[in-house]
Amino acid sequence: MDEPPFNNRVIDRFIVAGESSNINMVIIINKIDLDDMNKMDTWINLYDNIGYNVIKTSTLNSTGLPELASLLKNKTNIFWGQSGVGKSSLLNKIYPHLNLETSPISNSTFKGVHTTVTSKLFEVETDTFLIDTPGIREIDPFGIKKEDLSHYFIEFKAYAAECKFSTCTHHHEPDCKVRRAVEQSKISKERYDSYLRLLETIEEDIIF
Ligand SMILES: Nc1nc2c(ncn2[C@@H]2O[C@H](COP(=O)(O)OP(=O)(O)O)[C@@H](O)[C@H]2O)c(=O)[nH]1
Ligand SMILES: [Mg+2]
Ligand SMILES: [Zn+2]
Repeated sequence: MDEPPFNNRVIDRFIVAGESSNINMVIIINKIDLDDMNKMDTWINLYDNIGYNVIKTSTLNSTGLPELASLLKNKTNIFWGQSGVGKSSLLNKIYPHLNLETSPISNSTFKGVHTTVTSKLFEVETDTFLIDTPGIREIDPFGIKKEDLSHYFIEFKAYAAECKFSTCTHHHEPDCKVRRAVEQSKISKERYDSYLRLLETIEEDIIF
């Protein structure tokens, strides 16, 4: 079966959406049972170094499930991620009475079948709420100005504050400290590439 590949650009889009909405985020790397070569460690370290809470989980061997369960408690939680990564399976494991529909990855399309078609809010215990979402692949940075995008790449902040222009988009402007930090490997190239791709999708002429 073909699994949805790990996609850091999708994660970075979710992070921008979360940061711009002031949502507390946890990055869950599920299906860790498939990573017998620990190939995910590089990515886990990258996000961990930025300051995000990254947890490894598996619904097959229960890795990380107690930790995830304790993070969910007394909060309203929304599960974001591509279709087929195991969101509904994780929720079922922790709260079996939910009995959410899950589905194997479809071989013909190489994509998860969109079993969950609407987002639903469940109160699983007093004061603990869960929202399971259908697989969202793309989140557009709606309502974000070009010059503000870097605020949501939180490790850019300290450098961005020192750029020559306060409206620097860290793309072409002279004396840009973010670009210099990328050159010096203080900011990861992957994160900067994600940033540039998102920057491209923001229309110049949106009036807020
Ligand atoms: N190997 C492995 N497969 C998993 C794991 N969690 C879920 N799956 C499988 O991944 C597929 C998609 O799961 P589902 O929960 O429907 O994903 P969702 O679309 O994100 O809700 C199903 O076939 C699950 O059995 C896991 O930890 N390891
Ligand atoms: Mg689902
Ligand atoms: Zn700059």
